[in-house]
Amino acid sequence: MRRALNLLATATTIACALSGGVAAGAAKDPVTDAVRLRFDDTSSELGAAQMAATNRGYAEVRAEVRTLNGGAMVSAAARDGQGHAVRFPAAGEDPSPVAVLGIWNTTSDDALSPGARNFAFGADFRLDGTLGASEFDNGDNLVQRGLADDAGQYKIEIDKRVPACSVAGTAGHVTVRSEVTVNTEGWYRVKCERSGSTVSIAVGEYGPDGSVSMTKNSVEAPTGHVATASPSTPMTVGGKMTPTGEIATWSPDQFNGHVDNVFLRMDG
Ligand SMILES: [Ca+2]
Ligand SMILES: [Ca+2]
Repeated sequence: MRRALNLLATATTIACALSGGVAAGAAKDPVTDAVRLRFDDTSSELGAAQMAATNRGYAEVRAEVRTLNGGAMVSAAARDGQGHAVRFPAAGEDPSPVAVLGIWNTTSDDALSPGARNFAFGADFRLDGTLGASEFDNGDNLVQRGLADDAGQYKIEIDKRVPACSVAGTAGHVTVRSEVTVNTEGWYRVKCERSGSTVSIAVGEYGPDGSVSMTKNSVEAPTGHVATASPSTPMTVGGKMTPTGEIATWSPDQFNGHVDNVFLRMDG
């Protein structure tokens, strides 16, 4: 029994070390991520509308933009050394312009559902000075898959400048809010992670030298198997879509600002 416990302890230590190694290398090696969008492939000028994005991760997916009310996802300046970013529509008069980037599986594999695995997702972002305050656009959803009534969901929203992460699965629905209130000047990194029965959100503002110090908040609660009811449900960036890939017109929760380095990473 004692020997078994020792083996277990050793295995846990190794697993932690490996996990840390993967996390540390992930930023340099996009192949470790199922989804990684850098928005650097475009040759178009800043301000040009982008209708699609290239996945630099390993998942077989396509990423295409849907719009409403004249909205567009446009090429935009990124942080120094980060190529291009994209910018989603600024909050306008009701009804506001909307653009949402959808990411769909292109094979029968659901590469966007973590299931029971530990996983992390996030992005770099910079908020506009004016955020949506109308009834039509009162949210700011950054990265998401699955609506609230789906069998499974993961989501980062920046509503009212406070980042929050939600993970919902067969064992429960957890939301954890960051203690950080973001400003509308700087570039931030946000990462949400489900590890065992812990859901955490880490948020940090990039310094002038590109360094970022993350503040992490966690909630202990089980979430279980995380998967949307349909494998054809898109993962989205910049707002909400229905399982059939239409913009959620009743409440698109348009993210108003810049986005870069979107990622989804799953263990195992
Ligand atoms: Ca970029
Ligand atoms: Ca908004």
